[in-house]
Amino acid sequence: DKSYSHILTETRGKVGLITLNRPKALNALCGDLFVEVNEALRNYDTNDNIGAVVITGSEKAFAAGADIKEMKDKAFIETYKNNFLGHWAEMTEIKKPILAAVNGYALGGGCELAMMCDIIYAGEKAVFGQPEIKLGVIPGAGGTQRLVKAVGKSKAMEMILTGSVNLNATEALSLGLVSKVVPAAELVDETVKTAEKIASMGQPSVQMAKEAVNKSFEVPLSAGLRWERILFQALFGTADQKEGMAAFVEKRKANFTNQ
Ligand code: CO8
Repeated sequence: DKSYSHILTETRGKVGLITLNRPKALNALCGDLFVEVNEALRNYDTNDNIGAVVITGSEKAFAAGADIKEMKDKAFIETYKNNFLGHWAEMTEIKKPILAAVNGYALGGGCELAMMCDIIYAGEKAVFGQPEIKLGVIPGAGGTQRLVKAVGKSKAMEMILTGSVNLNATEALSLGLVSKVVPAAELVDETVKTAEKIASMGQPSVQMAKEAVNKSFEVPLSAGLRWERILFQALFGTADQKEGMAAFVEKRKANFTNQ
């Protein structure tokens, strides 16, 4: 794997693992870090040997937000003209599933990064929060939109308007923001295990499933259902559908070729 300044990358079987690595700044998400995350994601997305990606941080911090030191002196016109931090959204173009393994702080942009992933697993000491209001700003990378859908309006408002109501791992689990809580030391392995399972499925169906689920956030039900059906029908043009169904009937394990 290529070497980067702010992240580490490694492949584990069919899984690409990205570790945010700015320990002194609690993985604060400076602009360059996100450029690197996007590049690593794009490389995994086009690598036929990879079926899913895991993003993690350290045991203390997944990411403590956008880099406050980097943005504190910016003027509006500069942020607007250069579409400041707009490149974060590039990761939503990635077709392969992305899993977040969140240990420690996932605050502000860190919480938003986790929510841009497809599945979130949390370590027992994880903390999710949107403290931007305390800095005189608001969430800028999806917090006001994705958090509402994840935890409902009242809790999202409480978190975003006070900046100090955070969710621990158990609360995040009960509200549906994360789908599993595991001991911190086991979190990455556990997340990679799920990613491996996903990576062992046929890629066309995995990617279309991700696309269809994400449609549900974008369009009315009737359009989402139509989209789903077309993708479902499209899969009958793949070898994996023939293989998957033949394997069931022949009572054997499917051997997907991602075709
Ligand atoms: N940015 C820059 N540096 C940070 C950040 C950050 N977000 N968070 C922590 N650091 C630095 C600290 O400044 C400190 O550096 P130094 O040693 O040079 O003083 C170092 O990391 C360690 O931090 P602490 O000493 O504060 O560690 P503690 O264990 O005492 O506290 C906390 C940990 C509670 C996580 C604390 O660091 C904290 O509150 N951090 C800021 C959290 C925050 O406000 N995050 C939101 C940032 S704003 C944002 O994310 C907006 C996103 C918008 C995206 C828009 C995209 C389009």
